[in-house]
Amino acid sequence: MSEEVAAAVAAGRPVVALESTLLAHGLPRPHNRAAADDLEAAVRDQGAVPATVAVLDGVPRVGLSPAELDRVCGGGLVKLSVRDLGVAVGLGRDGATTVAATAALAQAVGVPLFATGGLGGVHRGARDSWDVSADLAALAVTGVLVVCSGVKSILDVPATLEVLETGSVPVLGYRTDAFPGFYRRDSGHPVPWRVESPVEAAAVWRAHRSLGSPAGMVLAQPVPAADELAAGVHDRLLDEGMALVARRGITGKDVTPALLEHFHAGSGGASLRTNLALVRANAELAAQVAVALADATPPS
Ligand code: PSU
Ligand code: MN
Repeated sequence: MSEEVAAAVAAGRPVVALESTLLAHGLPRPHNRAAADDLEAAVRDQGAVPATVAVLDGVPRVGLSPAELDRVCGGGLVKLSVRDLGVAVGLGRDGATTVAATAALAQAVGVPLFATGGLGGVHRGARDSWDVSADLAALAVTGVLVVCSGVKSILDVPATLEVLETGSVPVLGYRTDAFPGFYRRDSGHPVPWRVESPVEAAAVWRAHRSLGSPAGMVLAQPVPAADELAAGVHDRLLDEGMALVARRGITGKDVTPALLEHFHAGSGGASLRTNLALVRANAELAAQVAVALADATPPS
């Protein structure tokens, strides 16, 4: 942990972990570096300490300095899911952490809250490809509350919701009955539960953990209405992106970054604005929940 994060964790002050794959592989340069600062500022504005997570020089790090954020955003980092963490550490490498890997490292240092853009999930065609993100299995066994904007419609959304149910991972809509579809506010599928405030989300999280569940929890917040990607643009980019991935034979962990790149390149900047707005809103909400949790937990 950085000194600041270690001090906050030790004192029981609110901390929000932030994911680095979204910076290294989900947002184009140089916007990713500005986003890194913007997300940390959003967390601070709400009274919590930001802790961006990555592996640098073979050391898992929770809380990065500006120079370390430069490295994460400068290109060339590999994408690390949970299974890759030990490999990267053992070989002394650098890497950006996915939702699964960020959650694992956050939990390891006692930070139960984390904000990102979209979760990984069940890919379309998974019946043949078996491509199901390790994010889902990780959330079933990692006690971290993830604030996100659902999953992208590049995935099989109902199958993703089913796998979260199988993993006993609660899914809460934040002021919505619809599971968000990342660029769009409504994926067309309902959420099982909704909460109206950070205090309610914090109460549910405490209860979930106190009942002995090892699982994490998903708090799904739709992108602000003003920043939603227009339906026509979204559907066109989705069709084109899926065709492009199939044509180029892109598979496995390269699928999501390739599709994101197509959205950013093909929307004239609109998808980037949407993406930045939703991660910022999620960082803010995660910080508000972290503050509510810390307020309700007497210092030991
Ligand atoms: N979905 C997005 N943006 C992202 C990702 C997913 O809308 O940046 C990233 C996250 O880091 C997520 C990872 O944890 O992709 C999932 O990758 P895979 O499907 O290869 O597990
Ligand atoms: Mn995959």
